[in-house]
Amino acid sequence: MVAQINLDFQEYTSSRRQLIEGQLSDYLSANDPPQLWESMRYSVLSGGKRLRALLCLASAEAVKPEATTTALPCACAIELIHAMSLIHDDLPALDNDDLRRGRPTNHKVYGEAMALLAGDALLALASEILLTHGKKLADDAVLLDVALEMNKAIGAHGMVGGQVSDMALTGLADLPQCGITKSVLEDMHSRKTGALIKFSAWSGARLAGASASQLKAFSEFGAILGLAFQITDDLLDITGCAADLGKTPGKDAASNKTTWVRFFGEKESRQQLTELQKQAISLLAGTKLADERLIVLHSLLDYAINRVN
Ligand code: GRG
Repeated sequence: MVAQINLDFQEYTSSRRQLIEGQLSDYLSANDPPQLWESMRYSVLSGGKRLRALLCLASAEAVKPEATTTALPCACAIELIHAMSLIHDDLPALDNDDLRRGRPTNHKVYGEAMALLAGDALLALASEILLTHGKKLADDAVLLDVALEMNKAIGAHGMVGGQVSDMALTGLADLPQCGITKSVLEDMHSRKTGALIKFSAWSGARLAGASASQLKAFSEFGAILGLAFQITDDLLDITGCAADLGKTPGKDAASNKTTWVRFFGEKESRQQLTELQKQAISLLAGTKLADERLIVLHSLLDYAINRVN
């Protein structure tokens, strides 16, 4: 039974990744100015798990199986935002990374100025795609709601704010009376990584016409999955290898980051992951959707926690 579900999940992710990547290629097919678009394509069309886009599509399909097309522009917009955040995060002024998805980082290939501008252009393109293509597929009120939540997820309330907290907490973990608590770490993680993942689950469900109580459950499910995803990321930075990760492991310790695992230790972090997985499963049950509609979301949750990269 488990093997059968795994097999289906493999097929599901591979077919949906193909769909997402084909659409992203189309959205990125312009060439003026050539170096800008090349730099944008370099970071977007370079593999990656596509977890956020998959989550958006799977949430939409859980609510309404034929909603894949309706959610696709939003799923792609999310991947564009994710790619821009990686480009900027890798810059010397932030994490200063040379390797991403097994290839030199964007600024190593195109230079820092072009990497900054490619990120800016991807961010603008994400909204353009959501609004242009979403308009043909969803009601204006729904689309407005989705655009608003997307902006909240990525700005000072969400990803950018979380990144700034991450920087502010760097180097503090060893200091006595540093004031770092579980809720400080949770806030940082839930904004830096969790907000876009939460938006991915919520937006898919919103575009597919979920009820208010289902939307609440999808939103909370996404938030918990997002936190679990980042805790796993912190663990992989310690236990993973460059070949699997496609990026340099050990960077958190080298840059004295205040990570979840540094604060709680490996064993407790793994116990917390088990607990978060249980909470997320019970939130899915709260959607009152049939079990077979929720299988992919269960598998994505499991994948987010047990992945090797
Ligand atoms: C959004 C306006 C705006 C600015 C970005 C740089 C920055 C501000 C935020 C950093 C956010 C960041 C990079 C968080 C880390 C999230 C994370 C764990 C990324 C890795 O995601 P995966 O593993 O990557 O899904 P793949 O390669 O599989 O897509």
